[in-house]
Amino acid sequence: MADNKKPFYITTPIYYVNAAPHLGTAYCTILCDVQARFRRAMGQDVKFLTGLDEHGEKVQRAAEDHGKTPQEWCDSLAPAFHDIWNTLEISNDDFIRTTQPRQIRAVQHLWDRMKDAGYIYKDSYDGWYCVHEETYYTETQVSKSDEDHGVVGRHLCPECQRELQRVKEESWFFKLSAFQDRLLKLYDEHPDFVMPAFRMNEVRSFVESGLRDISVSRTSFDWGIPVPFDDKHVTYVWFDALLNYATAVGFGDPDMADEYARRWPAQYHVVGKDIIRFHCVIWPAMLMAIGEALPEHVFAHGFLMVRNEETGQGEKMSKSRGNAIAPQDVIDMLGVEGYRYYFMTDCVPGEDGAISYSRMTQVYNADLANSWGNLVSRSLNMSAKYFDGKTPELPEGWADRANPLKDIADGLVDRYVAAMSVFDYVSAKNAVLELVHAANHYIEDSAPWAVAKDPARADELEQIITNLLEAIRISAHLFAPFMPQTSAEVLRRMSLADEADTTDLIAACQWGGLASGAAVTKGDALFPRLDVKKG
Ligand code: ME8
Repeated sequence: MADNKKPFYITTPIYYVNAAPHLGTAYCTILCDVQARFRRAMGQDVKFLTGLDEHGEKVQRAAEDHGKTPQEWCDSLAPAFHDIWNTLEISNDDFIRTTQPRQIRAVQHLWDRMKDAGYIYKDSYDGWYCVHEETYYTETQVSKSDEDHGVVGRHLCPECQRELQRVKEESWFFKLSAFQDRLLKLYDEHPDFVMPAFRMNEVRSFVESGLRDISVSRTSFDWGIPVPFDDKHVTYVWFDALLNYATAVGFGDPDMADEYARRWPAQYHVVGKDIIRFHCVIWPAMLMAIGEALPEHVFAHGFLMVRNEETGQGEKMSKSRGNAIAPQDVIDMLGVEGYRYYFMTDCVPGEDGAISYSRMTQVYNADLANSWGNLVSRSLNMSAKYFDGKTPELPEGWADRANPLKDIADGLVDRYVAAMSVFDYVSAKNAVLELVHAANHYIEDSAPWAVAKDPARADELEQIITNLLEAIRISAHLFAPFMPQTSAEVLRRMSLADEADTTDLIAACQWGGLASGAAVTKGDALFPRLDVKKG
């Protein structure tokens, strides 16, 4: 049977294996996971890729520092990434490692195609290189940055301020300079190629200021993919890494031609703002050079900063400042679902997010313990208590009766879908909270405990509890991309476990889907309140 579902291919950056995964890499990965889950619920045929960037000098040095070969080092760290992604409920469909045979074959195919297309040439490179950033810098960039930072007598990386390396070696170059006009045309014709919009200005002015050809092979070390027609050279790590997105859907593999035709180009590359030039300038130029389609969007998220409680300002997270937060510490405090919810809904995805333990506690208690968790617990308890462990039995047509929660729910789903589709998770969450808050108010206003005392008002009681459960059912669906386990559990408690994997979110969120007279499980508190202790 033909598969008519619209393909949706989303990727995270592939992370360097120079250290264990941290809050920042987890942030980007969850950002993609929420989108992947949302798109699956919308019926799209999703491929969600993440993985590891295993070549390059940075990884080679980390391996040496630990007395391992680079491959041993990568193999020893890869499980830490798998483990944390499992813990954080990351639903990736594939996990690429750049040392896999598929990537080596694809990169060598890229070299051949580049050579045939005439966009590479051999020359010598003489300039600055930062191993930490795996980036080349020009003399002008370095002296300007040194001057700005008051550095005298040595040369530091304009990005990370680490000591730079002078590299003088024979190298293959990619003719990036040939793509300036085509890139500017791309940005003009596809203003949403770079998202959010304000990031486009940065990319455009970089390209307008002139592009230089870039060195894409190295001879002074060997932890990289060999250039197929020049065995003294290994591939520059970014020239290798960027291709991973195409490799994973079959670039250069004749056996995967159908998959490639269906999946490429990607809809979204989600990356941090630190690597937009690679993704918005070099990567599209590489694809243009070999005549392959360009990704539809690069979504650049901001950085997580730690909020200094005294100044209210965000500071870069670092061990030396003593403000680094490990993922496990947050998981221990908020649980996995609270973790996902906090980072996804309290940090605006395009901007830097100031995080703190006190803010985490505040958001968790307000939104999850007091609002969402409390609504579920009170409503399911009342349903079980007043209706013999079940949801109320209701006559045909109950769902058409006007009530305040139905009005809110009906107006909500379109807004939610529009926001989710462009990574505006804050607005999407606010839309769901409108319904949750309204339902909590509805409990107070309609006082079901008082109605329950009067047998003459039995119909009214049925309708109140049903409205509440229906609001919960819809909220559970809408919260599911953020908190998949909680939503599945809430639906299960209302005998609706089958709905949890819906592929028609809009239909699932139509008012009236509640199972009438079905078993209700009260269950434990979903989000026990946290004490406000850590500051
Ligand atoms: O750059 N806040 O890998 P990388 C939010 N291998 N996100 C953060 C962050 C922070 N404080 N710190 C890091 C590389 N990130 C290359 C990518 S892709 C073809 C190759 C996230 O391990 C952010 O998404 O340094 C950033 O872009 C990514 O980690 C960099 O990961």
